[in-house]
Amino acid sequence: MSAALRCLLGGCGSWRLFCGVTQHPLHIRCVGGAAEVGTRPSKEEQLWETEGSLHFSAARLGPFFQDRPVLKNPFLEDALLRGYLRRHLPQEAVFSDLRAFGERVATEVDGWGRECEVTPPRLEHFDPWGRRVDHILTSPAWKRMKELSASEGMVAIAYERSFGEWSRVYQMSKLYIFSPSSGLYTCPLAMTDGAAKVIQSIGVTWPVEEAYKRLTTRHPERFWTSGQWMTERQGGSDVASGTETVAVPQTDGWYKLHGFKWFTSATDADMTLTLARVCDKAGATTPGSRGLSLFYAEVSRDQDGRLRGIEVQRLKDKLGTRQMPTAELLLDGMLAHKLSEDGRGVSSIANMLTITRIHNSISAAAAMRRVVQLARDYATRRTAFAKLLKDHPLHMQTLARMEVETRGAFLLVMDVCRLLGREESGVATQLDAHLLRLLTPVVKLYTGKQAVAVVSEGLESFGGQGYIEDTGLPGLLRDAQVLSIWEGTTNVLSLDVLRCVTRSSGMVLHAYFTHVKSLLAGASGVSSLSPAVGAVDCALSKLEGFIREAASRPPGYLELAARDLAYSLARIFTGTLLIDHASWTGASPSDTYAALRWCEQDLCPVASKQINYDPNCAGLDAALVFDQTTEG
Ligand code: UCC
Repeated sequence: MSAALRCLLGGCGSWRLFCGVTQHPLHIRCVGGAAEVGTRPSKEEQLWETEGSLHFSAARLGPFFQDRPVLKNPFLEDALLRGYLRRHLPQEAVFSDLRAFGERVATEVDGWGRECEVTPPRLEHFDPWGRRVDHILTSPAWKRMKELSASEGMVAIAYERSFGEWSRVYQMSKLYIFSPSSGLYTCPLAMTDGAAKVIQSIGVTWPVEEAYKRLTTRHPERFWTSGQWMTERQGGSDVASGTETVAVPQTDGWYKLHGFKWFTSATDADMTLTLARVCDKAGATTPGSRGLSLFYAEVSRDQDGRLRGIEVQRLKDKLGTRQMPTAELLLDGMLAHKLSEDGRGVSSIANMLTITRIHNSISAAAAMRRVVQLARDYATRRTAFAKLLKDHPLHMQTLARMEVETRGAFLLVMDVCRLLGREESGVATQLDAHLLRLLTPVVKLYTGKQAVAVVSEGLESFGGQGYIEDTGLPGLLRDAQVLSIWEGTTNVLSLDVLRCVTRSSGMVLHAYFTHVKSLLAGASGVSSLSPAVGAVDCALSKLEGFIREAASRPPGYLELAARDLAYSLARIFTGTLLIDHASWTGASPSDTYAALRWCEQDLCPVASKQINYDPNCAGLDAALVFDQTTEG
């Protein structure tokens, strides 16, 4: 047996195992190797010795190697992205930039992304002489991503506003191309963008003027990224009661922060926005949301190389997003400047939440797009059952369904980017503002779920290879899983939908219905789309009926309906956008087909599942979950 192991480990010529043969219960043989276990060669063995010319003998691996899927220019490969831009932003400068950037992503940047994955960050707590240094060591590729992000204007484009109200669509299109190859660098970019937005909305004045310039510059040597440190040990959803960090006022008007941040992403950031409770002279603080204020802090080191006012406790061991450093931080006197009024922390950081949730949705749509691109390329290379995968109708049906989901996600998130761009360039109507508020949680929660499903299906379309780490494919799924978790889970965002409905006294829903109806009216003359228009129209009526009915029910009813309501809002709106895009004069037959396919699903699950929201159901749900019934 040891000879067999030597043989296997030593990589000798060939080996075979036979079990259950009477005379030689275990026969192991290595041609060309030192080990021979067993007796005289049998006739069969003698035959093998003449088999030197067969494919798998004498260490040859055989002639067949499966072609890998090839990443091509993601801009040129994406008919919907180009169609959308041709319709809304037909500017040669945008097309040539995205074309060139797409080429760079395929030929250069994607390799860096892979390098980030295989060289994850690590934390060096102490220097060789025992001094505490807390250095987060990142790969050269991660650092190149920072330079690239600045020079390509990944954040800057939104603030330069060279394309007016369409600047956000341009920026997000570029991020969409970048995201799956970025080694998760889009995460610090999301927070950087969010921080710039918060500063801009509060006022670009001292001491954040310089920070704002650095967050939005195209010069790599000046570019800063920002963190967003909100999550503490008591949890990331209920920020109002979970935040323990206190801000102690200093005589010069600054504050010192003391607390423990449990989950800080891209911790190598240059600055951060964070929440804390200002304490009075007696050390008392105000509990709840009304006690939270927003702070700005720079991450810096003293002359001994120690972080000022911070200790990095440890890096997180995450399922995915391993390319990016995520840490637990002890804030021990970190200097900070209060940006908001006292007690206005959550509403002041809400702009950042809006931006990061939109980035999250872009990453979700981009992950879907990437797996579809790779799967369809693979379908032209992989033969099974005597045909290429692309010639198997069932396989193409599966890819087509993934494509429909991807198209829907893309149009939904781009429409939210369009609304954001309108708001930022001062041309948004009240209806636009309501839609932006309502659709931000909707797009984030819906695309986060879609991404996991589509990427998972995508992996399956590669067969076993989709499960093999060094193909790079499993990482897509691990990274997708976070999209429904961070920046607000599905349920927290569903409740945010209810929050904005209540706070606007229903005006966000009014804007929703008005807009969907007006888009449907625009497509009503297109006969090829009429089944889809009919389906959305019907779903919209059901939704209106549900909302009328729910208004007369106790509050718990709507809370139980919140997730299905958000899904209904997403599916109906997305169906409408697919119809609208397909009714444009430059649309293709595939645009029409995608709209028809999308609208075949249950567009209004909140109407189909009403029984689930009965108050009795809450008790039955709990009884089912905690079912302890045993027989006998
Ligand atoms: O930090 C994290 C990881 C970082 C990684 C980031 C990468 C992302 C990029 C990906 C691309 C690859 S994850 C942790 C993130 N944490 C969250 O997202 C928080 C989740 N929880 C919530 O969203 C909750 O609903 C809270 C915290 C907003 C609830 O807070 P409150 O204080 O209990 O809520 P209130 O009292 O209802 O709202 C307080 C104020 C109100 O304004 P005023 O006082 O003027 O009436 C609300 O209207 O905040 C306002 N507000 C909002 N405004 C609350 N939510 C929003 C909103 N979404 N938009 C506008």
